[in-house]
Amino acid sequence: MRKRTRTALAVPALSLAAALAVAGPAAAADTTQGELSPVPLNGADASGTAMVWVDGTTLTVEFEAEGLLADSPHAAHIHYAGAARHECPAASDDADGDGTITTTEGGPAYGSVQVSLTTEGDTSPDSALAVDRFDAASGGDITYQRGSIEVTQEVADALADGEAAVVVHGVDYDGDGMYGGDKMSDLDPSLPAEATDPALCGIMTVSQMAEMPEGGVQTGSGSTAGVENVGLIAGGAAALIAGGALLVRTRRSARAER
Ligand SMILES: [Cu+2]
Repeated sequence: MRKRTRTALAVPALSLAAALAVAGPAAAADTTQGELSPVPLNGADASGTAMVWVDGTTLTVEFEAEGLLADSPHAAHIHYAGAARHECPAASDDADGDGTITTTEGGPAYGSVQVSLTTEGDTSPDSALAVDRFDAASGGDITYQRGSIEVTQEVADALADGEAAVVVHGVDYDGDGMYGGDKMSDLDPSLPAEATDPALCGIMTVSQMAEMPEGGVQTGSGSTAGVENVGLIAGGAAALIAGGALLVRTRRSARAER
């Protein structure tokens, strides 16, 4: 499995996700899913869904969000702490009572940054505020996919145990269509609070999708959240075939070199 995984990582992230998803219960990967909901008090008229595949300590992450402040970078992370409540923030987490939930105030609920869901480069907590490497939500929407994200065993276990959260930051309290205002960020005093306060949050839990049979999807919840992801996976299946061809070619050339 190890050598094959290494080769498969060369194919696009989505096809890796599809490989893990369609492989079904026999696969080592856990499929986790969460609905992204507005953080109380912070006023984002947004929504989304996230899926994280956990294969050992390697993650593949997909999330979609809509209704965010358009054309502004939205930091996004996987949050977790052993001592956290493993929940998304409640209005009662507004510790200073000023009517908004800062990233820090949400900490007791979702913990600290464990993975930075950047579009390129480093994904460690060091990149938590790497604003030039987060999706800027063109038109207010984000479609994010990235594979080969390495995490600690603790974080991998937290995801599989339903204790980690996907959090998307960036709000627009005054509705002026941009990050600004007098209140500065609790994380970086050079940034407005609007740029870093949490907009959306979802706790990831192991999904029935993990046992989805190839070629058929059981839906009964009436939710469309999963359907969108099924579309992504179906698209990924085509890429998987291309990825498989790549894998075969790689093996043949490896043989030919002997
Ligand atoms: Cu965060």
